[in-house]
Amino acid sequence: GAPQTSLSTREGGFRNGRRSFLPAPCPDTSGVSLWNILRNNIGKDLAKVSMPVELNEPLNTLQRLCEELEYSELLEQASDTEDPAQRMVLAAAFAVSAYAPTYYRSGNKPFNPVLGETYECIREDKGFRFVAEQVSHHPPISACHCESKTFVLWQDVRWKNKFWGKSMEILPLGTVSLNLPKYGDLYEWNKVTSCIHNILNGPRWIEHYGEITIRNRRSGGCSCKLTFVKGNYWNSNVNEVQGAVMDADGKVLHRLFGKWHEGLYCGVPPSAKCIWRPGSMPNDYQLYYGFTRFAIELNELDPALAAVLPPTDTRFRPDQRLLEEGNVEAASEEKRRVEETQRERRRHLEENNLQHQPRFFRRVVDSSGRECWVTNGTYWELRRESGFAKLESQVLW
Ligand code: PIF
Repeated sequence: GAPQTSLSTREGGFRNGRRSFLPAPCPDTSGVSLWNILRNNIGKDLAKVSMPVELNEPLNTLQRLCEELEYSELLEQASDTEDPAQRMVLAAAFAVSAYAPTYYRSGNKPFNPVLGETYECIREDKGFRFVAEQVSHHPPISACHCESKTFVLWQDVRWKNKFWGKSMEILPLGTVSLNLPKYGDLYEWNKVTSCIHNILNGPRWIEHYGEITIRNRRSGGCSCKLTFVKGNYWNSNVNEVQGAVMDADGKVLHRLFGKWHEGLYCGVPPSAKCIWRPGSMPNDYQLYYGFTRFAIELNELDPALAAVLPPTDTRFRPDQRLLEEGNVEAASEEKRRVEETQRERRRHLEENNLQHQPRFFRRVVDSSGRECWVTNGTYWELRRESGFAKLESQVLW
């Protein structure tokens, strides 16, 4: 009946059976002086400075990588498209779509996972399963691997920060790889620079600029170039993206244009076709870290899932959970404790001349001499065969 429905809605909502809102709104962060922190750490690598938990959103960089799969249906579509140039258009739209959720997210930063922290995400509705691990602490490197019936996607990201006074640039190093087995495609692309403006005294806003090149390693056929235009005081092309799909000789086959927060079009106006457009934002998103519906779902922990996850999964990380629940003081205390236990583990390794070995990813050097992280293929096997409850895992918190 009706009363029951409204009760369940209040307790968690119904979208795909997943929650449709966070347990608590974003706390007031006006008391945090980023200026004091930065002033006291001039010249220091900011990744080595412990930031107040109030600056964080209740998601970490592993979950952010999963969030880039929100529009995975573009990949499903690509794997069902005979024309290779059209497949490239869809891959390009997917690459652009990864930036859409950042539009409302300039206020907070993701948690920095501890070394060995993992995150899995199974989405039957989207048809993929995703696993990620923090494989290096200094510098922070996150690796992930996602598979479905029609595509395999993997990437590793290493973040570099540049603080410019009024703004901060985040330079992601690493490669996104996408395999469409049906056609034997292996696409590879880079990411662009992200910049948080007015970092000290808002309004903060985020911009992405630079060039993405998508290549298909398995066939010399077409490639794609996407330019994320850098705005300036005079031009109105904020968030603009322009690009083209080209054949092996550099001849333009398709023109692409749009805005990374609004959508991507193929062709020439007015006859251009919309390839992708972001979904609508949930109610009151400004109060809830600017999270999309998909982002809201990422850190949900239900009892059935809790029973099968490894204890290293982000959903168990106490400080992040406490922040999500709006308990900033406890979150802050727990963050300090989690960081201290990580330091102890590091000291222990150093004293014994040992090196940390990631559990689910291994380092490889590709044909161009680039170092990258790929799955070792054990996560889902261990989960299915023994179950993580019976296996020994590192105690991270
Ligand atoms: C701590 O991480 P924080 C520090 O790394 C600290 O050095 C370490 O101690 P140790 C702690 O264990 C860590 O918890 C620092 C840094 C982390 C990232 C990548 O979380 C963010 O306290 C990439 O923070 C952002 O943060 C991507 O780096 C956005 O998590 C798309 O670099 C920063 C600051 C960025 C500020 C942005 C502000 C935006 C509002 O003793 O082991 O060294």
